[in-house]
Amino acid sequence: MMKEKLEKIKEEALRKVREVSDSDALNEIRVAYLGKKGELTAVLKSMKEVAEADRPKMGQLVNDTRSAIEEVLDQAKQKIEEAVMSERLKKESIDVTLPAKKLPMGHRHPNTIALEEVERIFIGLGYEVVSGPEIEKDYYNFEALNIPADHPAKDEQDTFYINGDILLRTQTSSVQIHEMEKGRLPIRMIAPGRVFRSDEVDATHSPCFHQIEGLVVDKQVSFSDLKGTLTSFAKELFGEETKTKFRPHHFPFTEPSAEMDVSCFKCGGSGCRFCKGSGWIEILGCGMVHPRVLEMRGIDPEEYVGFAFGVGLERIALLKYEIDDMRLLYENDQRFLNQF
Ligand code: 2U9
Repeated sequence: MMKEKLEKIKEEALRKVREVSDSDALNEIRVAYLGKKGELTAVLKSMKEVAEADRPKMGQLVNDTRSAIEEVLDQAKQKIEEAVMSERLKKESIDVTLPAKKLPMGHRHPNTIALEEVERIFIGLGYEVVSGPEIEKDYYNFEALNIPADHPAKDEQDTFYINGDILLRTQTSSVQIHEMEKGRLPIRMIAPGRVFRSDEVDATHSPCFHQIEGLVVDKQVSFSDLKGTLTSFAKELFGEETKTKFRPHHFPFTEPSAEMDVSCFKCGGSGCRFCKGSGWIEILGCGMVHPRVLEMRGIDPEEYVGFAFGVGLERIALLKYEIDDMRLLYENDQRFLNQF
């Protein structure tokens, strides 16, 4: 009778084990059959009803049943653990053959592209690129450039003064003065950098913009050298077919002075909306360095001559990339910047 009971318990346990697929349910089966209050323990407890002579045999049978159940439980446990692990591996696996996610790439600002282009041209002509401080003494920004004390540019309405003598440079010319102070001649340099003027913001003005100024000081430099240099610069920047025109102008630091126009690179000079019908576009100011500017630096104007020029970087960028509002250059709107 007990033998049949054990047989039944075993069959039942094995069937239940076959039916479950998670380890909690498996544990419940283990407790229900092999636990302290489980079915097999109950059978053991009823041993006293068995005839003494049969007890060892019965005991052996109970143990065999326990082992059989334990074995299938262990097997099932291992199977479930393997299934869980393989499911996890499947979920966590990485397909190394998938294409990588594209990282958003930054790129150069149109001002930087234009600056590097201008620098490349002048470096090709043997010029050095020099920089200097944005905060300057009045002397380096005005006086050393032959700009008199009563010049309108010195008005507080145009210049940001830090105190009576210290200001934010209004042009990069002070860099050339510092370079001339070093006493090394000849000089062939450009000075790109930020400059500051107390201007209202509009489509063509900003209180902070960038200039590139150039200076050459050497023996036997002529206005023809200036024209040739700036014409070849214009051709490199706007195309080989570009023509230049020099109109007389006035700057305190150059004599004679001129403004240079380039033939409109949109219409080739016949006149269009871009050049407002004139066929010409104003690009830069230039001239022969005023003898007094050389003299103040201890350079003999009888022996040495110089030419200089100044160009607004934003003006170049706006023209080259056909941007109609300077403010776009400062807003850093990705939709705008991504176009260059
Ligand atoms: C030294 C001697 C002379 C620099 C020059 C200009 C003409 C000029 C403007 C262009 C547009 C400034 O950005 S802008 O507003 N500049 O027209 N600049 S000659 O002349 C110098 C500089 C340094 C020692």
